[in-house]
Amino acid sequence: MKYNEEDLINGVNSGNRVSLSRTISLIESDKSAIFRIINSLNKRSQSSYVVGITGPPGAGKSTLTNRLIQNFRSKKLTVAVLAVDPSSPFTGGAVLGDRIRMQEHALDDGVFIRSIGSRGDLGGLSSATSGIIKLFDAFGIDIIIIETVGVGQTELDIIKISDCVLVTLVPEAGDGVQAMKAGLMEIGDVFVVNKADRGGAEKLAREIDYMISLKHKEVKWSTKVILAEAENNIGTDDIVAEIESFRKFETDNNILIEKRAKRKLSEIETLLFQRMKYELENLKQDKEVKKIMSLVAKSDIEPEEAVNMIIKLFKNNF
Ligand SMILES: Nc1nc2c(ncn2[C@@H]2O[C@H](COP(=O)(O)OP(=O)(O)O)[C@@H](O)[C@H]2O)c(=O)[nH]1
Ligand SMILES: [Mg+2]
Repeated sequence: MKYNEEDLINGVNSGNRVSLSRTISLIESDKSAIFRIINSLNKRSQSSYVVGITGPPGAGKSTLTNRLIQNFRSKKLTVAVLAVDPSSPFTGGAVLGDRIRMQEHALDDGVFIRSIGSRGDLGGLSSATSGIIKLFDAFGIDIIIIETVGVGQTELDIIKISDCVLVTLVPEAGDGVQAMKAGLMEIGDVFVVNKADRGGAEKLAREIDYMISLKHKEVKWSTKVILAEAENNIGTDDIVAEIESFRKFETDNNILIEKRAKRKLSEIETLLFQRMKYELENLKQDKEVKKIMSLVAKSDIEPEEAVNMIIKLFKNNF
């Protein structure tokens, strides 16, 4: 089903949830859509705050996200959750489970929950994610929570889009050294040792604390490790308080502004690459390009020459 893009944007700008949902689908399926709509989105001087939650599968990220939603809602803040699942577009088991865990918020207009796939995307985190964050911002969401379901690069990429990174670990997922190997120690602003009702949580918290103390510190933020039982809603208030104090620290020290500016600059490269790929894909349908390709097929010219010719066309057409 095709929707009029102008109508969709008007809907997003005026707070229509259905329009928001459809616009997310649009930029997920058509990577070039964001370039067309970006200028028409409400400017909100980035008043949304993005919290990234990462950690191994089963650590309790979704359970914790659910608790965070409850907490922020009790403060009358609006919340959007984006679950990024690298393995499956919509129906993966993990995401399905996530949605069930967050089901209680389904009727709350101040909560918007959405999952997206990232299969095939460079770096694991969907290239649509930063565009969707802009949509949430235009929609007027106060807190955006990004939960990564995957392991590996997706976990680490979360730092590129988050204002605060929450690393969730559990004793049974192995020791802190494993977290360090995965690069998680480097990216966490707040560490949570979840499932503290099980054995080994305090030992893991001490290990993480020790590793934090070894870290080279550029900023004067003292990273804390918080013991929690997301399932039993224990430690959740402390986690929210820590997120809030990190936000204050970033804001008071101008770090948030700098971080977002840096992020925007590095976004140019990603977007440029993405856009070129899209434009080149379109150019393949061009009559001239087809002619060049057939010359290569007949061995009249080499691929290198063809590339030079296509780039020339590209420059003229773009
Ligand atoms: N024992 C215990 N189990 C928990 C706790 N928090 C979450 N779980 C359970 O751990 C499992 C995985 O949780 P989930 O939130 O889906 O983890 P995710 O994969 O990181 O999103 C679920 O069965 C939860 O009920 C906790 O504090 N203690
Ligand atoms: Mg989950």
